[in-house]
Amino acid sequence: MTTVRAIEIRTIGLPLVGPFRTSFGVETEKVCVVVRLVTDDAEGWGECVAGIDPGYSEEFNEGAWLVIRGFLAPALFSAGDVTVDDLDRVLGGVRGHPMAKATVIDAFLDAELRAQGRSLAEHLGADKDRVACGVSIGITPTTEQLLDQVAGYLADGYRRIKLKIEPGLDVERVSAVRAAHPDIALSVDANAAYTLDDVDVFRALDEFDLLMVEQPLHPDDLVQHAKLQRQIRTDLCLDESIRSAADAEAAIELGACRIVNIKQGRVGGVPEARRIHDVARAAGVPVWCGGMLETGIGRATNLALAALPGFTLPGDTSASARYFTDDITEPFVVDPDGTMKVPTGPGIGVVPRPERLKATTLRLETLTP
Ligand code: OSB
Ligand code: MG
Repeated sequence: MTTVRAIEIRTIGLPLVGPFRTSFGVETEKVCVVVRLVTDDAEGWGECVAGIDPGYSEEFNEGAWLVIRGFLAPALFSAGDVTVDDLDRVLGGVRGHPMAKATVIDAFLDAELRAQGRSLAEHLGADKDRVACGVSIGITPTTEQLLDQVAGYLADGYRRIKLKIEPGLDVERVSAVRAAHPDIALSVDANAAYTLDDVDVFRALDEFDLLMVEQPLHPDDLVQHAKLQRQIRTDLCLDESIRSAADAEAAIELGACRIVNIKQGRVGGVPEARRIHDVARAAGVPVWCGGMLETGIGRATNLALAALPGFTLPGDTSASARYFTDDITEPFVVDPDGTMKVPTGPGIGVVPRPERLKATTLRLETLTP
């Protein structure tokens, strides 16, 4: 049993090594909310995957800050002595806001596991000590720049390349990459930029033997995704559409996807991500670990999850150096064989380096009962 004594909430900012452009916007800096949760026995860390704008989903940094400070932290303080299994109930008075909830739930679980001296991977029942890594490449100004980046990441060992696409920058880009690399595992991610009227684009993409097409349509359009899936050969994968295990069940039953991207930070944290894994595995649907350009805190959390048996496809679990010149934790490294070590220390296995945390902190508030 654990009592939460204090929650340190901060916003941190650190530059990205290069701009990351998707169909919903461009990011040049990683700005996110990080929570340090203090109990009698330990501290725990959680990273919020929301961004500056509500472009990927409804959530965004300032909103997550307010929800954590105004609702989630007070609910935890008044809950008394609880375990991670009580948190759905404790935080149930707040509808939605899965990214904000994931931040405090993951921090709580981290603290609980650190107090027990157990790693998150062990707690989840992970069956691997290394995971296969892919990389997600943003929309580039030119095809030449895209080909350069693809070649660079393949040389680093990445086992799957994912290209961001948007209307007008899709079939030609994919065609150029496929022509240069006939045999690589290749996928695309539209971040909901298309409608069913664009079915011809997806029929054209069917020719390039893609591993999957990720989130082509609006997050709410499960039925439309099912209609699209019936008209193309390539497997659809859902990201933004899946916010809970219930969503995963609905999407799979409807035939809206044949693969699920699990981002614990998008779905309310590690426990719900685990339930999505279990739902998909029972249905024979492969899952993989998505990413949100996390710092080492979120990355460590993702890696433990990605070590579960249902994660059978390479994740967006790229090296720290793909995002930052100087992460807030010790950097995560992709080895030449395209795999990354799963942390083994207590909890998520890493903590921010104090001087890096201090240097990147834009705003800090300590919440107490
Ligand atoms: O849709 O998967 C996505 C990054 C930010 C927001 C959404 C997405 C992404 C990525 C990058 O594709 C994944 C990563 O390398 O962390
Ligand atoms: Mg995606």
